[in-house]
Amino acid sequence: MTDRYRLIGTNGSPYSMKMRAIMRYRRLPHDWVMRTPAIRAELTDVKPPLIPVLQLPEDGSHHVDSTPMAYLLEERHPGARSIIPDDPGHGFLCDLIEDMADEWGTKAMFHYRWARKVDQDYAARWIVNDSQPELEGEAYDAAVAAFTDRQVGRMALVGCTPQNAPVIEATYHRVLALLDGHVGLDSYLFGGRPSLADFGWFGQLKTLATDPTPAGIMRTSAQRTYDWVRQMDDLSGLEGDWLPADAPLPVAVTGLLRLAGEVYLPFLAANAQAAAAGADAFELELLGRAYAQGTFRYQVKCFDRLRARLRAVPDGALARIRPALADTGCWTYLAP
Ligand SMILES: N[C@@H](CCC(=O)N[C@@H](CS)C(=O)NCC(=O)O)C(=O)O
Repeated sequence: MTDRYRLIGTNGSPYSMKMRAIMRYRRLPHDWVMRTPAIRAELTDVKPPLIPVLQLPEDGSHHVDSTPMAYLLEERHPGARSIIPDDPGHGFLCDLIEDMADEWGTKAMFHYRWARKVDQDYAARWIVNDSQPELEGEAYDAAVAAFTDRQVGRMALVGCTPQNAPVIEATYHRVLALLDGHVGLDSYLFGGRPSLADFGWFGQLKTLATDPTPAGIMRTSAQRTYDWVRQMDDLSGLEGDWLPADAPLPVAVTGLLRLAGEVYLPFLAANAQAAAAGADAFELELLGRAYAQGTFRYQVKCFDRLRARLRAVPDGALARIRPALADTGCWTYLAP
């Protein structure tokens, strides 16, 4: 028995970076373990087979899916250094913005990583170097080629197609511009301390800040964000306060809500509608362009979960956030 968590993941995995940064900020004793073949062998029973995997100190049990894992850590370590804003209204906005990072922001991560040869070559080597350190020569080249083929082959499945590329790239630029006007070592979405929403975007942006094309865009067009990403990786020394419940919302937050109202929630709603109708794929207009992709069950759960969370927000807190949700186009999709 140990008193340390184990967090198993890879540097190229945005959700692994998100969870590691959460554990560092929360000062939870943990070992960061890279998923090599020997470690993979330990994980054959973990379902679904995703990373990161969190292993609990007391019983060695394995857990996956970063949002439930972050909430599990909240239950296990309530109080100080929580990443859920105290105000339940802000808590809901935080959940919404985090969910958009996990489910939409990741399209930017996957698109930029696998759409262009320069990024494919860099990312495939990066990931094989981290996950299969024993490979050399022809075996190494074959693993790089096989991984590239596998990931490029999955692009259409997650909506990273040439047709959708302009919408995905436009949303990346928009998020960078919004964050860049706001973030810093003492400035996060919901005050002077980081929330789950900051960590959600951090995970995606940390990997985007490494792959050549999106890193170049971030360095040149959003340097504060680029520097903030480096800061967020380890905030174990940071002390800060939440935004008061009645303070005006930062423009970065309302801007991200507008992105949710214009892109993410219409996307979730269309996906849920397609799933309910038993359709394998769906199409809708986003930012004035046709956007099409396959239906995803998991994202139906995300949509249901967000709506259930909004229903649980107490009246007073709901009254404070409702105008922002209405003005940004979110309310119509989420209304109880
Ligand atoms: N919703 C999950 C997503 C996790 C996920 O998609 N992980 C990817 C890597 S970033 C994965 O494990 N893919 C399969 C693999 O790498 O073997 C979370 O938040 O943790």
